[in-house]
Amino acid sequence: MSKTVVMSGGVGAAKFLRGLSKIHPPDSITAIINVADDFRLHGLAISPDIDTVTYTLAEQVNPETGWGQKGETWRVMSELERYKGQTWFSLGDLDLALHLYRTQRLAEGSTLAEVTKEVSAAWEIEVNLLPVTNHPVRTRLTVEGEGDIDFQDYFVARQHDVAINAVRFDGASDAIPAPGVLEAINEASHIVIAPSNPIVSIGPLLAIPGILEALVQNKERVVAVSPIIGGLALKGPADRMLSELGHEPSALGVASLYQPFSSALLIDTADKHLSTKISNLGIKAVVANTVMSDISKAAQVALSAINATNPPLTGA
Ligand code: FO1
Repeated sequence: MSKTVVMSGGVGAAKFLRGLSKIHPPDSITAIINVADDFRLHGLAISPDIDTVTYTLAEQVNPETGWGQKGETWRVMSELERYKGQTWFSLGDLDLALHLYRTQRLAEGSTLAEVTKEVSAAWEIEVNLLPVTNHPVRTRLTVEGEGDIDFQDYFVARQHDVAINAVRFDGASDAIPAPGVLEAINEASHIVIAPSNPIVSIGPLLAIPGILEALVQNKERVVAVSPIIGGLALKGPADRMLSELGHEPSALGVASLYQPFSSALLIDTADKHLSTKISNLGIKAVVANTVMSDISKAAQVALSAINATNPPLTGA
């Protein structure tokens, strides 16, 4: 059975994985998920990207936000407002159960990978969900004229509406890949870099010692999907972050970041004109529709990505 690995952030990766699981057996897919957005609030261990992938594959994600559960209620948050508690990060009543469970299991000595497996089994998810590491890694951003802040402070509290001039991943250099991560990369027939933010979703994965090296070694089987279409991110601040950090905010900018470890880049038809420039960087540009507005389009994007590293036989 051919095996596929998807290097994953949150919302974009989750949609891609859901599409992929419609065209490949779910148990042949491994998602290696970013943990650098994780943080503690109210004493609870919160892992947004893992949970977004979990709820999406369980077909339970809130379709409006792309994170949290659909049909969620907010009674605990409303009650917390009474005490003027920390309500800037919205934890739904149902979602809170997952954070309570994870926090308790980690306190008992389980690893994040073990808890992630338990949670995905509870949702009957067949895709293998692996946090990239069991070690704490935390994104910190330097805000112009202000200093360093935590990821969720940037992303949610400030709605990524401040200019940044540096990003770092605290703890990454001391972290080791979670059990099974390097094996999955080395055994995969296809490795997809999901359409996630290159700086703060894919960046932290590459910062864990051993991951970038494993991708470089398997470069012929690595295809990336550009999260930038027509110079814009479909969701989130990836376009602005790229330009604030000195990269071109386009599929070409993504190509130059990913060229060291990817042999192909799936770009949207809107960016077709960039194909030659991208190919000149030494990374094959493959043009397709990449907007995942529904499940069948997500499956189509997944098929295009898979075919980009493994061209289908033509009748010729
Ligand atoms: N994103 C928001 O913009 N506002 C929120 O209040 C918020 C709450 C939240 C709760 C649980 C969860 O798993 C994710 C949540 N997110 C929220 C999304 C999350 O902060 C980001 O999408 C990721 O960290 C970026 O990939």
